[in-house]
Amino acid sequence: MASTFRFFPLVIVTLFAGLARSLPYFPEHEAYNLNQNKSATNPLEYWGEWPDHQFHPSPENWRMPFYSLFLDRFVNGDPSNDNSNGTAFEVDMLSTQLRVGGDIAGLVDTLDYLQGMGIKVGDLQRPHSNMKALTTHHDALTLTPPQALYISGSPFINQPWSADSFSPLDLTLLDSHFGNIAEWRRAIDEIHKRGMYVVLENTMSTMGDLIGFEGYLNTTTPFSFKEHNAIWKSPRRYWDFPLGDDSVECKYPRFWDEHGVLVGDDVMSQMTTCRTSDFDQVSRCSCFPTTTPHP
Ligand SMILES: [Ca+2]
Repeated sequence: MASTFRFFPLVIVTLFAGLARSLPYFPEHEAYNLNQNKSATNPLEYWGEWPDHQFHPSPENWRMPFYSLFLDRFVNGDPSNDNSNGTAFEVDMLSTQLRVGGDIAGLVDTLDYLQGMGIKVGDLQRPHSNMKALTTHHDALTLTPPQALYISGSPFINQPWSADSFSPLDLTLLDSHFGNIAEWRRAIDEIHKRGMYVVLENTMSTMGDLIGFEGYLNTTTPFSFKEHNAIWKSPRRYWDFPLGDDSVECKYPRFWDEHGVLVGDDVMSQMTTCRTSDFDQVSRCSCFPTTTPHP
């Protein structure tokens, strides 16, 4: 997992390198910023490394018991990061909508408990593939298959109140409510020490609420095949995802309705243009209606 943790930001910035307008490096966020290249001006120049770290190999087969958890709702190991943004809309452990305060330090504190629950030490010393070679009854009795943790929600910065962490604002900056780079590294080491693997969830298609449709900021936006003009709702921007309100001719793929029937010309004839944007601007997340558009 550690190798994945290291490289997935690079994958993202590479995908959107051609569209990127800037590359953030914030000295005040150095402990949280995965990009360590202070002078980079292009995402292709992003880099970061875990010095003197020996990466833990992934298993050949990920089919194993997983224990899934939301960090914010798990254990609060560091109360000092609960109100990182200093807002009134951030943490309230009696609320169902705001943050509770759980973090990566709390997960580390609880790893022994998880082992006690049955997320036990796996065969860390012997690669998973070697299980095929086990021939003795003793091996069969003492070998515990590897097991893993699945940390739900993005580890990246979210809006202050986004407890589920499904709305990242920047895909290189860790969320200060959960912990800094050093704390994440310690967690990865402690998890691996116990013979567990770890998978981090990346939510890249559900971003933060930074964009609205012109004329509909406070009301439901009607569906439009022509798409809407999009605007930034505040000075905050995505660094790597530009809006584009130019409309150009484009060819859509085929669509099927909920009955498995190919959508007809009554719908397809209306889909002739696209916006030059990284986002769908038709209004609804359901994307393309296969029947009459919603009123
Ligand atoms: Ca905390």
